[in-house]
Amino acid sequence: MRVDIVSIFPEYFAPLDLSLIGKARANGRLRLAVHDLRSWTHDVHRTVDDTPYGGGPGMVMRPEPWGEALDALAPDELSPDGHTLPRLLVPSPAGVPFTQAMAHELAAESHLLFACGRYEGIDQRVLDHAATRMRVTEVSLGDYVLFGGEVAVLVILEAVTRLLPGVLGNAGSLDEESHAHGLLEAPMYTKPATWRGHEVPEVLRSGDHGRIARWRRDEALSRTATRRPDMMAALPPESLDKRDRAALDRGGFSSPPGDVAK
Ligand code: JAH
Repeated sequence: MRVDIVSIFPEYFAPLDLSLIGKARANGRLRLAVHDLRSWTHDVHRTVDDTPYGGGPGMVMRPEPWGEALDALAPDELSPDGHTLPRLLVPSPAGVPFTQAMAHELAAESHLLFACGRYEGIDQRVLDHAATRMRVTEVSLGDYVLFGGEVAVLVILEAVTRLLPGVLGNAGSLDEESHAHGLLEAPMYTKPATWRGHEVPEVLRSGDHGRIARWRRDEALSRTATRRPDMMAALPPESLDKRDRAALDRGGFSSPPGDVAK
């Protein structure tokens, strides 16, 4: 996968040299380039922002440097290697929610282009114009405001690159994770069996794989009911069987409505 990032703070992306993302870059599974937006300015002050039309606080990123950056990184003409236009991603508190499903979708793209806004954001015409030539997605990580899109890009890239073939050594760890099944995961423990007076639950040391699976399922259900009522309500009713509903009931939780399967 090819990834381009445009930002006025290219230094933010130093961590992408490290750990498994650094390794994916070193072995060629990830071809990543970070670009300084100011390299597409032409004035002596390398200006990227101006005051908002209509008034209000803060500054808005001017369209001209962004236009030149996108022209350079997503050229109209097909390049000699025949690559297609990138998918443009713009982190914004006003974007569509980033999810594990979107991470899978992005991992299937051949070229991602990230535009990092700062201040109050990028002049909307940049995105409107880009959308006439390529797929554009404004994406949000959650309902809070950052100084800019840089940290959001680090998060998205980490979620996406670990799904690329050959990046995660242990293929099994991809499908049992939180959010793959619509439930949070049960807690995990390792040795020693007793630590500072806290014991690992007996069932996990029992060797009884049936009991262990049932215990983990019950923990996943009670955790999800307590911490994520939104995920609980979104579960397809048929994904909860009689035992699940009984486990929720024992914990004092109500099951989401729907017909009982099995
Ligand atoms: C803030 C440009 N959902 C997380 C998120 C993503 C981007 C931004 N804030 C929060 C942001 C200022 C300028 C982007």
